[in-house]
Amino acid sequence: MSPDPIVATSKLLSYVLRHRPDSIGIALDANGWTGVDELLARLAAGGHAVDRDLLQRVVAGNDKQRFAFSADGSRIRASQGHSVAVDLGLVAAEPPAVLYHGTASRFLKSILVSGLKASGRQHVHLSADAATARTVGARHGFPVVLRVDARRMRADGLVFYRSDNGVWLTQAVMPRYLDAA
Ligand code: HQG
Repeated sequence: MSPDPIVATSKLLSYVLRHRPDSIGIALDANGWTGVDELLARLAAGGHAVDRDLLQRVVAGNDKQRFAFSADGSRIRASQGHSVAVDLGLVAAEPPAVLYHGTASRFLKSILVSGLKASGRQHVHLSADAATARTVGARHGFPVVLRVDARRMRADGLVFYRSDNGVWLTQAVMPRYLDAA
């Protein structure tokens, strides 16, 4: 585990709440929520020392606001990034004219042929600025940033969503909407 309990807990929660709730024996509801009490109990049973105070600090202090509590504080969910099918109740939103996608240079050839695909996730993730996209791309290797012609995609009837934490999401991006940034 990472020595920083906030980072370690954030990674653990990303895994559990986006991909593998079953790994600690919890279930997500149709909208991705799970009960805080049960989550804490199951984490404890699995040997993960996460108390309510740490959980609150992870949710409140997270650089990217990956997690959110329900209004009454009794439930928690990941704001985006799921591979399990959940309905986040995303509302279609008008994107800026240009969005950015950061990827690794080794994926470029394939992306320019087949476009951006959601692969394991529910959506393709796009950023409002090139610097953020570069950071996302660097997670995978040598980063390259693509410019996405969101204005033309909208004109062609394609739909965008923005997650609670400001990530732009869409189903896929065809090569004709992509350019080197
Ligand atoms: C690539 C982080 C080949 C795509 C970030 C990416 C984000 C293709 C990788 C969030 C392809 C998927 C998501 C194609 C797409 N051929 N490669 N046709 N189409 N790819 O991790 O966007 O820290 O699933 O370029 O901030 O990197 O987790 O997606 O490199 O918001 O909160 O396939 O994860 O947020 O990788 O990152 P990922 P992503 P968190």
